Amino acid sequence: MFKGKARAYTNIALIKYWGKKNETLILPMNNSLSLTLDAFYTETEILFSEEFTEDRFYLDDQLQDEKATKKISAFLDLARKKAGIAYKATITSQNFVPTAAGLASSASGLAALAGACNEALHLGLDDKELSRLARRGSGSACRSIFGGFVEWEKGHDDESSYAQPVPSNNFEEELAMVFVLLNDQKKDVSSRDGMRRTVATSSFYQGWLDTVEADLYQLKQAIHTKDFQALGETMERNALKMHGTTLAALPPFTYWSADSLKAMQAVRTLRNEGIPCYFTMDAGPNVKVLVEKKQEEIVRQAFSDLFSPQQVITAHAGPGIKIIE
Ligand code: 2P0
Repeated sequence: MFKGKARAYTNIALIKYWGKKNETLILPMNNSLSLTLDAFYTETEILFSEEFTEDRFYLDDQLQDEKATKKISAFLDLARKKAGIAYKATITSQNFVPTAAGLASSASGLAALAGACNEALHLGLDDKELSRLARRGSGSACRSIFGGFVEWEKGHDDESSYAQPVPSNNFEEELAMVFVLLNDQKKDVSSRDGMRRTVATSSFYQGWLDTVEADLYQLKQAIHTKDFQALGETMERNALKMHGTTLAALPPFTYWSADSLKAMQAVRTLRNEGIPCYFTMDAGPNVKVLVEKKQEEIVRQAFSDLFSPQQVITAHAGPGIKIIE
């Protein structure tokens, strides 16, 4: 019997990962850069035993269906191959996010699972190797191995595609990200399907590829010089550009809801009133607002008034993966 447990925090991309050039290895089309956050995380325990006859995956105390378990089993096969064992496993995973927030994150989930496997099977992977393994589960998971600002180098094969911390002189300690939770009941296009459809069909996708490296360069410059305005402006326009590509996909789709637009407009209004803050969005309607810590309370209050206090959660920079004894 082999056992391991790990905790990984979620991350939000400031420069987005949007599109794969290799679906099996999960190699991305472009580098991405994220901030790991402290407010949302996943704890995962794994138990491998020769007595188990199948993989079982419990998420928040619920036994998961065949489809969800299959994705986990495929990932475990990679870890089992590295360890040279065939034992089946029981995985018990807890998401520490507010219920129904629409934030259930594959980034923290697959990173925690990779860390738990490393521990349980004594794989001895260092953080870079762990990042490569986590990537095979879910692209964004490779960034949750590390804390603070993290860049995923796209690479060109399994070996060369992994994340690493970005030198920041502790700039992340000055920042807050205010989550505005706008989960509507609309049926989602998963990020996996959404990016696949966009790469395959969107006439705007080439525009994304042509400019994302310049965005990344400018964002790294902003981190280097601790220029909050440049950081925010670059992040916001990169997110808008990513979401723009979905509008030209076939069939077209969008992750925005009416409330997302309302939140984006509120960010612009705050800026006009002299509060520097900037938004980003991912594969869902929630809006995340980047602000300096010294002004986070003004932003939290503004969105609590516009929506409700329960829909607003402030996060700060979070740490890398942790093994739990
Ligand atoms: C990101 N997203 O950079 C981008 C921005 C969503 C929008 O990474 O297919 O769950 O498992 O590699 O990592 C979400 O995609 O996708 C994501 P897979 P993943 O955060």
